[in-house]
Order: sequence, then C-alpha cells, then structure tokens
Amino acid sequence: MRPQTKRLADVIPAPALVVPEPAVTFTVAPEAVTALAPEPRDDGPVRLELGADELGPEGYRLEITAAGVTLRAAAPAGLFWGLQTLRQLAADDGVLPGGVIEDRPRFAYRGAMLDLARHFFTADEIRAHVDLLAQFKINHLHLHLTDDQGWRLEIPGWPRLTEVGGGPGTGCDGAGPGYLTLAEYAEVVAYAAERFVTVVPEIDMPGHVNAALVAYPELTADGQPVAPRTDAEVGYSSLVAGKEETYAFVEAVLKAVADATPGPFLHIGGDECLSTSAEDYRAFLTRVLPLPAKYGKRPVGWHEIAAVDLPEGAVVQYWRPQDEGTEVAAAVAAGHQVIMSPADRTYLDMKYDETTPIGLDWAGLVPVRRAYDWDPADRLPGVPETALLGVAAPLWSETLRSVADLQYLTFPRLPAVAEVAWTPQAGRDWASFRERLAGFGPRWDAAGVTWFRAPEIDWP
Ligand code: TNX
Repeated sequence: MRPQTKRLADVIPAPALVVPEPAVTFTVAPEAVTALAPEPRDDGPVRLELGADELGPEGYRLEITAAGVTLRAAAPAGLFWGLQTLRQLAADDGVLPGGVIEDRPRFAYRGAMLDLARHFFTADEIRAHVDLLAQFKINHLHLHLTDDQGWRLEIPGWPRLTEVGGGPGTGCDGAGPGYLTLAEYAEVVAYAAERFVTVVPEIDMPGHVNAALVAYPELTADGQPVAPRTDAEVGYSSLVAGKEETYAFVEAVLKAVADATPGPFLHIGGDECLSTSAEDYRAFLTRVLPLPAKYGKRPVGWHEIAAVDLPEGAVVQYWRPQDEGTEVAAAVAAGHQVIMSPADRTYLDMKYDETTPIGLDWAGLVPVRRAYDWDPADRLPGVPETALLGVAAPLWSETLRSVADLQYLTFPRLPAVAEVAWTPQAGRDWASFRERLAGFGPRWDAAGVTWFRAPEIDWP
C-alpha cells in the first residue's frame, strides 16, 4: 500500500539529497507551479533565484517551509528541473511536504530516442512526447530520422528523399507516412530547447538506407532502382563506399542537418551494416566521421563504429547485449565517451512480458525492474563511470501504429531509465522506486496518457 501522506522523497528520479521537515507543509495551486517560467522572481509563494554555482549546470536546491518555497540554481536548466520536482510534489492537492532537496544529475546525457522512420510521428506528437519526457528530467531527444522504410526530414536540394522516402514505414496499412519539413524540425528543436531538451538528429548510414536508395538510384552499386520496403528486416541496404556520389550525398545531408540543429551532437548511425564489407565499412566511416566536426558537431554512432579509428570527440552508443564491448572499451581507452543503451535494459520497444501485444523480444523481455535494477558503470569491462556521457532509452517503432502505442511502451519504463541516468547509484533502490512509481498511474490517467499497468507495481 502507498503511504497516506505525501513525502518529500516522493519524486522520480530520486533526488541526490532529501532532508524532510515532517511537521511542515506549504500549499500551492498545482496549476501555478506548472505555469512557472524557469527565471528569477521574488514575488508570490514560490521564489526562484539564480546563483548557486556549487550545484552545477543542472542542479538545484529546493526549500519548502511553512512560509513558502525557494528554488535556487546556478542556471535556468537547474530551475527548470527543480520546477519538475516541485510539480511532482504539488500533484493532486498542492500540499507540499516541508524540507530541503539538493539535487544534481549523475550523468549529463539523459536520453530518449524515437524512431520516426518505421512509424512517423508528427511535430505536434513529438512535442507532446517531449513534455512527458522532460517531467522525468530527460534532457536529450534523439530522433532516428532515416531508415530502410522511410526518410523523415526535408533536405534542401534532395526533394525525392521525402517525396519518395516519406512512405508508409513498416506495415502496409498507411499508418506511418510523413516527414518533417525543415521549418517543422526547427519548431520541434525550439520547443524542446525551451524545456532544456537537446535534439540529437540521426542519419543512419552506411546501412539502413533503402529509402534513400529508392529516392536516388544513382546511389546504388549498379545505378539500378531498388524497391521500397515496408517489412522490418535489417542489414540488407548499404551506401557504396567506393562511389564519389555517395560522399556528395552524405556531405550535403550532414551539412543540412547540422545547419538545422543548434545542439552539439550529430548521430551518424553505423549499426547493423550486414551487407557492407568490413573494408568498405571502415573506408566509408573514415571519410564520414570527420564531417560532423567540419560542420561544428560531435559525431555520435552506434557502437559498431568503435571498430574504426574514431576522430576526437566521437561518442559511442552501446546497444547490442550480444556484443562483449571490447571495441567499446578500446574506444574508452583512446579517450572517447559512451552512451549506455543496452537493449536488454533500456530498449522501450522490447515487450514487458509475454502478453504485451506490441513490441519485439530479440533482446528478451524488459519488465520495469529490469529497466531499473542495473548500474550503467558496471555493465562493460573497461567502461567505468568516468567514461559515461550518459544513458539513453531508444524506442524503435516497427510495431507502433499510434501515440497510444508509443506511450504504452514508454510508461512506466522511461521513468525507470530516467532514474538510472539522474540518481547516484547509492541513492537508488527498487523497493523505493516501485513505491514512488505507483503514484504516477492516476496522474497519467488524468493527463490522458496511455500506460502499462505493470504487475510488479502496487498501483492504487
Ligand atoms: C536493432 S538498435 C536496430 C534497429 C531495430 C531495433 C529493434 C539498432 C542500433 N538497430 O534497426 O529497429 O534493433 O529493436
């Protein structure tokens, strides 16, 4: 059973330090907290202050006394995350438990990935998703914009990518076509930035490119057209490492995406190139990995890229649990940072259990406890805490047909991964998490969010 009274520690992700003052409460209007901007103000019941450098760029200090609330941070991002904490505490009745929270994230990169290629989600749908992610202090939204089944971002000078590649995604039911114009992409990026969420665009190559090959047959090995695909196979398409047309295309695309993206990262994919020879893979990436830096960005790639000599600043995203990660460890030894996304813990497209009607199971089932109960610094030999840029939860969309499907696989597992990424390992505990999580079910219901009533949790 859940406790009857709210506690100051009833927050996800769990704050780094909580000092309750049990005799004290202060009451606010929950809507007023939701409406607060992350900027200094000294009127009203909630004072917001900037200037507490010891809390770091995203940290905050929240003090709730009988006289009111004071939220302090070094930067607006810290005020924003503090407001998310306050918003959770104010939920339902506006009664805030007294005491002090001092909080800052374990990792700088706390990510969620959305696959727009296999099923397209509109700009409005992506924005609504950002709102839900930010409540759990997720600060990076990785958009998987291209794959075999679809190309979802307008690229100036290459109109056929979206005319042809804006096709139906997986399944032939027409549920998933579409693409973002550059203007829509800019609006999504700006909306996310207002919530301190950085968009990380991914153009997946040299594999996962059938949609591009359909649009521009001059990119295929023999220049002959290939057929569009709506099935969920992987590993059959490749850009051609030995063709100059390939690099003209890739550079035009990466320049366009970099120009449209204010954030520091540009993800170039690099996964599952099963129809690219090892030699071609190396030749291709050796030319392509320096391009993000040429246009002012840090390259990120799925961990297969660790097979090549990486340029300075390149980030490796670990995903495939079958791989021992020796190349990832070698990249770390060479000074590179890692984003941890092991599929058997963080993949939101894995089924929760045998009865889950959508999702995949190639990395096993991922119930809430599996998503929660692990330490990213203890996952791969040679990849310690100091090598981790962060943790991210990808959601691949082969089996998704609606926003309800997207939310069903996201909640309640995303909060589990968010706590893995934010809360110090010593401050995390499954028994505590499952108790805190229970309170979110009714809130998601009230907000019209679809979620999975995981049997591991005593939902009210
Ligand atoms: C593997 S994860 C892929 C994706 C699939 C996903 C399905 C990764 C880097 N590649 O192409 O959508 O499995 O779970």
